[in-house]
Amino acid sequence: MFPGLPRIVLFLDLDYFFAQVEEVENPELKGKPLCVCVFSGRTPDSGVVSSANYVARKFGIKAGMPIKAAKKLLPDDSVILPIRLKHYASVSRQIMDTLRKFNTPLRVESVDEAVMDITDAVGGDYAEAEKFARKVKETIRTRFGLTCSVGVGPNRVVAKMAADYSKPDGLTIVKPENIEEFLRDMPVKNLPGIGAKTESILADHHVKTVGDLSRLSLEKLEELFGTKKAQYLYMASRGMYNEAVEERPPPKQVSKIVTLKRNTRDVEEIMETLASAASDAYTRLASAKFFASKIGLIAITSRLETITRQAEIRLGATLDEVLKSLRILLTKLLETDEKMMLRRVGVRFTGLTPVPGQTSLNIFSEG
Ligand code: DCP
Ligand code: CA
Ligand code: CA
Repeated sequence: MFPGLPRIVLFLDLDYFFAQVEEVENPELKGKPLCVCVFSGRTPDSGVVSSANYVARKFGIKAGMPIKAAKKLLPDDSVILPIRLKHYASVSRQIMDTLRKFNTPLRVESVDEAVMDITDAVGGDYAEAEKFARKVKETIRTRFGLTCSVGVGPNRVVAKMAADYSKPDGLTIVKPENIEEFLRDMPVKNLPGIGAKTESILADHHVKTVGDLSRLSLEKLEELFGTKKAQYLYMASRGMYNEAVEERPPPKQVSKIVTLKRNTRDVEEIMETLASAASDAYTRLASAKFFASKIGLIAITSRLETITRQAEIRLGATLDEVLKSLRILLTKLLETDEKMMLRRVGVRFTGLTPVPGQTSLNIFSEG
């Protein structure tokens, strides 16, 4: 950041994300109440609503609501779809990659949220920031057909509240001189980090708005919430939260462990299971645009010992090459002890380097 320029942050939140992805792919759904649901499978209707479009919300549908309750509220032409998490994650990655092309510091906050520090990109100027925000919205709309809500402000907390302020397809700009007015009458639960519990403790102390909160002393907040949270609430409620937008640190490994159908030391049988684990991890590695320089075999024996073996691989090795290395590691491992039986096996890619070009970091959850 150029020293001296006051920070300008852009927060982007995709509108009714999972449901909107379904709408875009099936345009005939547009205009109908639509819910994307997690079916638990216990009974045909067990489960909860994950994401609802704004038409469904008019009937009182909220994320987290049981499917049964939602069905009672919804009219007959409503559409209920099962969640396709992997697909939304892949759309999310493409969107984040597109945002990275704006070349600003960027942090992926969740599957449907990102924060960008646009200070340098707009030269610290709010009129330019508004143009920049429109350009971002337009890019997401033309490339993906999706609307999003964007907030711009002097820090991440204000920018997020600005994005929440007008949904869907919103754009809210809060300049430093307008922060106080923006926060004064805002319900305190709209401040990021304030859940039901904090809200109720604050209500006991007659704090209903962010303005009320900003009148509590640091000492009082510390007494109620402890040092760390008190400091956050103190700064955030005054619009003075001022942390830099930092990329998540790059991942150190990508791994996957699976349980064998039965305890065995048969190489072919183990390789069959290992291959599907390797393929899963390899796909995650590739879609995150990383190369690995090492492949590890993880073996958990029938006596629950964990043994690992490692080999170098070529940067950019194919899945076939990876499987060959794993087969050699596995064969050698089994040769060390003729009684060894395996119960679980896994793979671990380490020595990661970004593939030159775009890199996506948000998918390293272990499967
Ligand atoms: N989500 C979920 N269960 C919840 C809340 C959210 O599964 N209780 C998932 C589905 C959402 C996604 O996370 O599509 C993003 O959450 P948001 O709270 O941002 O909700 P939406 O994007 O659906 O709606 P909005 O337009 O209000 O942002
Ligand atoms: Ca969100
Ligand atoms: Ca959203």
